Amino acid sequence: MKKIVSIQDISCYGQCSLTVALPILSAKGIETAILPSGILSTHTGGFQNFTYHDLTDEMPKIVSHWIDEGITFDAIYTGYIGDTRQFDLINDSKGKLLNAGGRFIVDPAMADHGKLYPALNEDIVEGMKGIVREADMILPNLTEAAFLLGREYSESYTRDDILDMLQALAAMGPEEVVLTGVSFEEGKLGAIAYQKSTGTVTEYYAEKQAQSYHGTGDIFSSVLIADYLNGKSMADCLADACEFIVKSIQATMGHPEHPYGVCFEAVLAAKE
Ligand code: PXL
Repeated sequence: MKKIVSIQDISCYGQCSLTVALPILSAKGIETAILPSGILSTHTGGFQNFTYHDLTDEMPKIVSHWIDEGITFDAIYTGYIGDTRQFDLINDSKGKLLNAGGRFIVDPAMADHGKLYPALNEDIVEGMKGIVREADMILPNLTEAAFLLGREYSESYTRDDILDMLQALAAMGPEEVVLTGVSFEEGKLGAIAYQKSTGTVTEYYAEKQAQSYHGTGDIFSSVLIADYLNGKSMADCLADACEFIVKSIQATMGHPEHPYGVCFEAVLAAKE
């Protein structure tokens, strides 16, 4: 059984970050440990007056205990990071916590729809670049890709623009780049992956849904990473992750009282 550690925040309410990564990875047969970067009462997308308790000081103690215990992982999966001091710790723990051949996977969860998330700033972007350079795989959306590359975010682009972005992101370091929220055709939305060493491009587009929700990026990454560690091809990983999001959105759309995230549990329960 593969073993992963996910480094991101605990948003206690709101279906994102660790509260989605843990159930999804576990349901797909991946033993999942967590290194929480902070605790928030809710996520920061739409809730007012959320609380935030930073865990930067606790993180090196947890890592050092694991090292003493000889605990290592097949993958590290990082997401939302709320404090710039954590990036060096993350890069440092890569060498200490990964098995030989282990994968360092970064979802640079920091922005969407052209904007940084409310509690974040340019320093987080700089720190995120620092871990992206060390990563084996990254999973940015189009906004995050623009921030990482220091380019203007645009909702209109050609296939060549996207291929150029994928190559530029891979040139920063990672062998695999999975770019999400890509659309080349009205009514379709999906993800495109680039493998640097072979130049292989793989893509999948699902039916675009009428509504978009918070937390779907974290769910997409969790599904894809679990499948990838389970040895699925990138084509299958992309299809599974995209269709999982479609079904999660469909399970949520009839419920206006549930605007803050998607009912992914319904999909997980039906599937696993
Ligand atoms: O889904 C990404 C995410 C994770 N964690 C927190 C967030 C967000 C997005 O806004 O606010 C705390």
